[in-house]
Amino acid sequence: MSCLWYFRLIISFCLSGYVLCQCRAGWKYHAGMCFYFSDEKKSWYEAAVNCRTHRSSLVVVNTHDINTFVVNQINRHGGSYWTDGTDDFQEGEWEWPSSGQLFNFTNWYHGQPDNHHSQGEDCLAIHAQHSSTWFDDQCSLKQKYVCYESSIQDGGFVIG
Ligand SMILES: [Ca+2]
Ligand SMILES: [Ca+2]
Repeated sequence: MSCLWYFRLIISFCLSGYVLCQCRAGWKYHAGMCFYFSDEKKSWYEAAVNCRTHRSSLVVVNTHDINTFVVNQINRHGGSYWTDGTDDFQEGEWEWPSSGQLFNFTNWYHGQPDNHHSQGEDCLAIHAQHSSTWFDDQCSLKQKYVCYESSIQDGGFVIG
């Protein structure tokens, strides 16, 4: 059979909403978005750059639904993951720089954020070992990270 036939088959498969066609390989689809859970560890700044390199951003966890999805994945993988959240610009004023929003949904661990470290803790990570709740950590710590973007079907690669 011709290449054109295969091409038509793949296109019709994707148009029917098959999940594998909605995100790039290695990314997970959820509610019109694609999420990448890294294995490698980077500082918050390096992680943010790496997401942008892949035409995405660090994940903005601004709804209960996104938090539940991300938490389930992190519980499965284990470890600590950077998100987009930071109070680096104004201590105590947490925001999602990729979307320009202040926090209106939070899931802090008891006693967090505490800006505990002598050099401050200005970046938001989710820790599997504490029921995947939120911690402010030192931004230079090397941890895993989550990128996200709009799915191909929903317009594709526009976040960040
Ligand atoms: Ca802080
Ligand atoms: Ca802390």
